[in-house]
Amino acid sequence: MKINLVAIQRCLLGLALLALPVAAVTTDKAYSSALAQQLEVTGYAREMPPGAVMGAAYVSLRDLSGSARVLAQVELPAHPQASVAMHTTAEVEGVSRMRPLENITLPGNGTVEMRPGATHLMVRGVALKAGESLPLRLVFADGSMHELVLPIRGMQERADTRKPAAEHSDHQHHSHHHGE
Ligand SMILES: [Cu+2]
Repeated sequence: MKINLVAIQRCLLGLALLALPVAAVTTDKAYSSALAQQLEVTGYAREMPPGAVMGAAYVSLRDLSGSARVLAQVELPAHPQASVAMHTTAEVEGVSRMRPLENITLPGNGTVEMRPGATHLMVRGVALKAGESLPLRLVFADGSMHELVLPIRGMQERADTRKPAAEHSDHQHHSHHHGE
């Protein structure tokens, strides 16, 4: 009886070892490749002036999945001691103030573009130096993740995150406020 029991346990264990990891890996791979195809992320981090405590990074998230996706958290895999907060900037009585965002919802078919003076990532705990790079991990509310490496641009370098092909339209100027 004891031998049989061990045999059964081994058998069950073997099945479990075979079945579980294979299933998990297949799911993960399928999931992440689907995510990679439907989500395109570009961006950059900005070099910090000497002595600055916080730095900023801007990403453009293009989501073509057809269903909304919620960006819940941004991590820095290469700098576990550092942290990233999602911020937006709003003008309150003529003064622009940053406000933390709990998450950022990506429409299923569209682009969320961060830029200075609007939505941005606030990096704390790592010195951002021009020419270096900053690995980012985007964690979505459904548990999926997307990793990318941002270049760190110098303080004087231009801020355009768009690809050359999409650079024709001039969206650089600030919108004017009417009716004041
Ligand atoms: Cu901020």
